[in-house]
Amino acid sequence: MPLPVPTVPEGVDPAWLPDEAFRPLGTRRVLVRGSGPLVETVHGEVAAACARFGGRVERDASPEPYDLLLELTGDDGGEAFTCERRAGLTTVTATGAPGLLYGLFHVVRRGPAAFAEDHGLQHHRPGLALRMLDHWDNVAEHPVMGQVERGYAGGSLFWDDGRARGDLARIRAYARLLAACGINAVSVNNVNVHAVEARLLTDRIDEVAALADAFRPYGVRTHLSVTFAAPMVLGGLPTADPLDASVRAWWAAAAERVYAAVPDFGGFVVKADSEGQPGPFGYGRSHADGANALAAALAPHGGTVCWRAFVYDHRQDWRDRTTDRARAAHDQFAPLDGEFADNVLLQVKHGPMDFQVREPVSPVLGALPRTRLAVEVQATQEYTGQQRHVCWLGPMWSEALRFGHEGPAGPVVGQRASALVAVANTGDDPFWTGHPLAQANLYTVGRLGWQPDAEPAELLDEWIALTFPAAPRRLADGLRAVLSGSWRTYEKYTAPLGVGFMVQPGHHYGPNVDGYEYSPWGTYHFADRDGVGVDRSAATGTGYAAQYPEPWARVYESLDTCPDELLLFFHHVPYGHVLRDGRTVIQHLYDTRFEGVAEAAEAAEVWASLAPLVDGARHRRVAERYEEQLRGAREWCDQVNSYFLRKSGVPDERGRRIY
Ligand code: GCW
Repeated sequence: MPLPVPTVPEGVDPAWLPDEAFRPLGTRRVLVRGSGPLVETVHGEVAAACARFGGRVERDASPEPYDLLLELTGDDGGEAFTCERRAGLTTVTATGAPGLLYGLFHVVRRGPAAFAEDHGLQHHRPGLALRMLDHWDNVAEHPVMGQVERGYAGGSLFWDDGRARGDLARIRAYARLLAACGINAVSVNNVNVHAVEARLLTDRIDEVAALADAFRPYGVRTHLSVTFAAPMVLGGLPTADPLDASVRAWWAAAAERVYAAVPDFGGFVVKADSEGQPGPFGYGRSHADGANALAAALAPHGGTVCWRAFVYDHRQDWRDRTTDRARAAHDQFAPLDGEFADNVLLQVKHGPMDFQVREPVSPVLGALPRTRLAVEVQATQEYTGQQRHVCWLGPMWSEALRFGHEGPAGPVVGQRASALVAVANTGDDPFWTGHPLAQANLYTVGRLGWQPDAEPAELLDEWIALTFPAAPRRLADGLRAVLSGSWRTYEKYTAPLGVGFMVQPGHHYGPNVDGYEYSPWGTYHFADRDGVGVDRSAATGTGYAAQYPEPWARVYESLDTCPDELLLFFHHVPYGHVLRDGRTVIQHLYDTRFEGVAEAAEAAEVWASLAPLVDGARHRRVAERYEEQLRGAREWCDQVNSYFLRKSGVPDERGRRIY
């Protein structure tokens, strides 16, 4: 029986799957072949599209010519598919049911082009096997962090008032959106595992099972964040030592029960010895010991441990110039290469600090050739405007995935890694992501997981074409204009030249240049009257630059070769230091802040001009947020400029108003 297509509940935005996106498919004669639950999903999709647009779908029998054949020819569970078009017939074939589903969405994405010119056999397979959204959702409202930690799109999609939501309609629709952009896994609770959330692993596993049931029809597997101390806090054991036999037995039994409730459970996400979460260090054990203990429990069931590498001293003394937070993960994890079990993924943030608007690519991603890696990015815009500012992060993520630690000849991050994990930017907001244009981030992250070397600009075009089907040229151009450069615009009015932070402590929204300067978090810019930046060179600084292999160690070490956009990440320089474009650091800083504000204002105007072409609710929501973005951009510009004028005493060459 074809599975009915989950429709978005009344009042919720269809995002990149409006009915209209299915028109090219829905007017055709389609044959679906194969059996199994995901084939029923595919059949349901095609049937709904055809019912709406006048096409026809047949199952298995094929007495007459068709426009589209969707055929499952095996049961290997794979995600790959092939596509060809010959003599008026488009054929999608897969040997695994997930592949057929991805093949269907490939056809949807291509729109009319899927039925236009003939082409030979194309092979499509995901670049990264695991493409996961990490929801930092708390089951209950957290007194400090709210329900969704670093969430800017309302409450949780999964949890309401301390329980799993009874009505799963929206989650089914969510699963469908995720599949359509290539996501195949979700982790449904915060990596900071509080007392209530810890119990999802044991006596509350039924609630997780209900979510997994809603995700399954679209090939999305469910994962859980667990606390390393679970054997103690849930099992009452006196220890959580990963080498203790009773602890290992507890994890094995816990995994057994999880799989009894959720047979295709994906695995655990673990934040250990990180920002106060418990971990193996408490027992004098390594992170490999810790990860492997949990991996051993999951291995018999085919589960994976995503073990986060976000390990650093969050209680450092700002006076201590020898400790460098950027170094921490490499110092801890590089020596462990080869020690992790096969079903462990070391989950590494793309930069060494914390999702700043500009960071170098983490050296950890190039340092463990015998370890399976997951690259972690943040779709939720904690440090990039909190979904009140437009900041499309496709180009930034793409740069990280295309970075080769050994230079142009070596493998790039997207080839080395096995997974892309994105901290989710969604919530129960009617537009899913608070800012309607932030949907583009979610879409792009899924597509980059499938194809890490994709051109981000092409993915943006895909998102525009799906979300605004049959958009007049002016609308598509306008959307491109406001989104494509938005990351660089945001960079221009916030912290300069890779130095990072300068945000309000705690919630991290808005400027506060010295907000983290005397804090224990390891996030400093060291501005004084003469200069600014962090000396991370090997010669005179913290030695972070030497964590890279050549050529990067050399490139970053020297002021002559360090890329300008990362200058203050790697070096402390005088305000008069001259950049490649001939401007001094201080003049660049002033100019760029003003430019950023001007670009944001221009984007707001472009958006205003699109009013006749965009539905009212969406247009208003974005326009309101532009007001806040403009206010915020000006505040950033004025605070940063005033701060540096006062520190340096160097006036703006162009005599603009600085306070
Ligand atoms: O970016 C920081 C956030 C924390 C978060 C932490 C992490 C979930 O400010 O809110 O905790 O990173 O990645 O674990």
